[in-house]
Amino acid sequence: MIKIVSSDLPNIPWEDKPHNCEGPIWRYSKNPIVKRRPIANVSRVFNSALIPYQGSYIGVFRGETLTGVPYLYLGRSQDGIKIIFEDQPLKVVDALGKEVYFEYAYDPRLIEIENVFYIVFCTALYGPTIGLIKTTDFKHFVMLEHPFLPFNRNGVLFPRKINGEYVMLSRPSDSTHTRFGDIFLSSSPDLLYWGKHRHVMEAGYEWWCNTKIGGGSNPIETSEGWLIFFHGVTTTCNGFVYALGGALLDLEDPSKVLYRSANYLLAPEEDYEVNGFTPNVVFPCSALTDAKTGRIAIYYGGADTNTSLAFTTVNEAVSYIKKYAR
Ligand code: BMA
Repeated sequence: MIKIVSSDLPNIPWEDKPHNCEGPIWRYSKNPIVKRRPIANVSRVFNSALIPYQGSYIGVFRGETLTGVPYLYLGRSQDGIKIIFEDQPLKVVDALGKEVYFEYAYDPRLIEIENVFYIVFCTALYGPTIGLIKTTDFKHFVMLEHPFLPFNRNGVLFPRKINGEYVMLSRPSDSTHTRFGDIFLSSSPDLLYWGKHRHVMEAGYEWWCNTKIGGGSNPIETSEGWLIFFHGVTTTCNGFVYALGGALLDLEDPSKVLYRSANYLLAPEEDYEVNGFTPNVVFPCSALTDAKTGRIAIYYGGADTNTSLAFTTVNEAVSYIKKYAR
């Protein structure tokens, strides 16, 4: 039996696998959970992250404002499905207490490490790169130093230090819609200085991810290794298609890939993934887990338009990744 190394969270969103589902991941029957215009002045909320907090859930959401510029919004939920949003973008201060101006902020991931919560997202430093915000109470948010120079996207922190250091996946890129990109891993003793950069996985492994790949939801610690869900992109004559892939990384050295599925685990098929602001996108940014049952609930953005949910179990996901690894 494959085990998730985390606490029990028996109330995460859940539906059993439908009998007619062939793949290792199945969608929530009432998707999308966040539809268009959920907040005043925001047209779409997608590519967002939730975590357990004080008996319920809290999340940081990518809200596309009516100017087209994305900012981060806070949301709370009792059940991980119905979300109550704050109506103003997140206010963040720097180390001196001065409010931080964001040219844009998008694709947040949210993680708790040693009782501190971190938002990892993409923002401008004379070009897109990773931003890092810390909070302990979801009332005061402090901007830390940018971990990396531009251009970089899809920063994903591991939920615990490994060999005494913080560890982050990222995807070095270019100034626009990158036409290339592999996943790298970097380490830091203090979340300030990042180094020991290692290559983890390349795009072009299979056709569905032959253009670029990028980290997705927070790595899930299992008895078999770090289970990661990431996005992979292929280029068609009508543009990019974003699907969800899976891999297992070594627990002590996550730059080592133990297994990587050649098949995608979820690709745009439903209307709310195929049609929208950007057609053909599934983009995972967080996952909730329950150690006791092995259940996993994955939050993903559909077509850059909505927030949706999908389910799997650690057994289903890991077995599938191993079966289709090459
Ligand atoms: C990427 C990011 C994501 C987006 C995706 C598809 O480059 O901007 O936020 O979901 O493109 O448009």
